[in-house]
Amino acid sequence: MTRKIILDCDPGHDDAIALLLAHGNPDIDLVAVTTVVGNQTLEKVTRNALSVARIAGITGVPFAAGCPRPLVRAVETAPDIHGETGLDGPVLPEPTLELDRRHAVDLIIDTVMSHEPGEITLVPTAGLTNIALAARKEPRIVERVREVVLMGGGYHEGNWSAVAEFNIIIDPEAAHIVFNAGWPVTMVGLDLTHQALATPEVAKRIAAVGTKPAEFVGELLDFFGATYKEAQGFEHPPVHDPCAVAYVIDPGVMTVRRAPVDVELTGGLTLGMTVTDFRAPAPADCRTQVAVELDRERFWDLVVDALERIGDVEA
Ligand SMILES: [Ca+2]
Repeated sequence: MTRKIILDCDPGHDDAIALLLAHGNPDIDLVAVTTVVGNQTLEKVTRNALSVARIAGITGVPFAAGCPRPLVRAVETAPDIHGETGLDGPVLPEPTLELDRRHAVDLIIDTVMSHEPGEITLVPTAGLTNIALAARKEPRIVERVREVVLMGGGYHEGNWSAVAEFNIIIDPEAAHIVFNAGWPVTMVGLDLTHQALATPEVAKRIAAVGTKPAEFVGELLDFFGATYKEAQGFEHPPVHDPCAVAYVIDPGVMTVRRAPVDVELTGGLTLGMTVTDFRAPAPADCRTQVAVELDRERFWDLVVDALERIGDVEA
């Protein structure tokens, strides 16, 4: 059974790899791609998404641009990690796909409402502005969505502050809406994604695929590795976003733990913290769970397999 997903993203080096994984894996049916301000401005990340679509050979999937700023806060981007374009490193081709004319929020709503309940999984790998607005504009999507599997947050560490992760802290009000909406949410946070390190061994496996899209991933990882070392002191870069896609493909790729999660909106030091309550047992009505431990081998196998299946793409 293939799983239909909407990828809501802000490419972004790791978003680009998430897009390749979703496209190349035979168990995923990518039904829409939506973009939101995050790693760079909406205009830049949207163009990047379309360029990646060309590199990956994605056709027949609607791409729509969403919110150009968070619900309440000022725009905050991440040029020290992703560069001035949001996808620095490789040379990006001119996009060939045309954007869907709808706003991302409307594309999300239309897609969920036109499928059977339980069919569509939302996979946000960026700030949660689009997803929160979609839930507010059409509340019926909340019970129709199968689950939300998001990359963001973390239960014991942050990266944009001591305790908050970038995707959550750039729009904490949106994250608050998404975590409290009532749909099942799996938080694939930093505790998990910091285990998905692109080591030289991983880079070697990707290079061995020997195709243009694999070469593109290699170039992404080179740039991402350099900025992660410089800005955050990582020896090898953590490749966050594909982890959320991998969980949809194969939940066995990571262990998860049920626990209530809420988002701090007022803390002076803790704004955007995804506060996770591990006191046992989790309440019966708890619909959130957090990713704990990654099966690294299985994860990178999925990424490499997707690249092999994509093969070489006619530009
Ligand atoms: Ca992202």
